[in-house]
Amino acid sequence: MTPLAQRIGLVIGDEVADALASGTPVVAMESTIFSNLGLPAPGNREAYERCVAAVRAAGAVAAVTAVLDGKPRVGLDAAQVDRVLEGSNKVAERDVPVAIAQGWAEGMTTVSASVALAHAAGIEVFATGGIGGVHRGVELTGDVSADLDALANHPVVTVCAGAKAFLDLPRTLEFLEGAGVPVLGWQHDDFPAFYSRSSGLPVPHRVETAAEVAGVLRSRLREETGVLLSVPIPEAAEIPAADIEAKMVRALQASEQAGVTGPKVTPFVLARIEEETDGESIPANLALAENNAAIAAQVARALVERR
Ligand code: PSU
Ligand code: MN
Repeated sequence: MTPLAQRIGLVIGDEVADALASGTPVVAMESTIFSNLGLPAPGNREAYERCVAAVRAAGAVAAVTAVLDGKPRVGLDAAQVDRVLEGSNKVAERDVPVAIAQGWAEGMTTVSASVALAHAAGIEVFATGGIGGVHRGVELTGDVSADLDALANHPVVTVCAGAKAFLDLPRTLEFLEGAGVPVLGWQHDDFPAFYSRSSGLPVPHRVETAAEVAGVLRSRLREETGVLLSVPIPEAAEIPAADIEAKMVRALQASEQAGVTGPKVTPFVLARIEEETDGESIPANLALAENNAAIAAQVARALVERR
């Protein structure tokens, strides 16, 4: 147990605790993506099952993070997973202390909260679908996801399919550059745009192997800074950017018209995109999440092997 884990009363699930103690690779995952905030049922359960199976197939253990009954948790049992699949209360990193202190029944962790809890638990790899980023129109709203700050402040490798193209991807990459977060492209030259393999923006550094990713984390100059590994969606599941851009713009307009602000923006826009695409975006979302989980497990294994 780290001192931080002790101070916040972090509960580590038995399977995850055993894995950490025995040097078995562990991959953390967020709960927002599996809750009502991230994916509609039954796709959310399928996403969870496919991600866990992908991690297991690579010989690693999956550790979903959440706040349940006022306790921050890493590694959930089946009943707790069922609660996550029904969950709808989003918690970013800054909300977790409040959820603990006030004993909230439920908090679905975002990327920022998950990376922070993973670090507290001693887990070095985290897999998700897409990270939050700088929002389009940031000049007016100032909306920058806390995910980016968390990547800069926790020494965890986050494996993602880039960020959704409804964000401002050039500014998202600029932020990560300024924050000192290495951004790596998995066997690919371009930063991915979630449903699409390429955003048209070059990734700063390309890597070919999990060992290289592990080497980057181990060679960091700041104790506290993580690494972002971007993995393009598998080709067979890709939705061409041109097919989805207009739908994203409509979803963003709907959010603006409805006056949505703060943490409600991203879940609102995600739900609107699903409506706009008649659910066709869901299989792509599941395929990329599963693929990221599989690659994260390889990275976790490479980190264990370097110890
Ligand atoms: N992007 C997705 N699916 C998601 C999210 C982002 O494609 O479910 C969720 C993640 O939990 C991410 C959060 O950490 O949204 C970012 O929210 P915000 O933009 O409010 O920081
Ligand atoms: Mn925001």
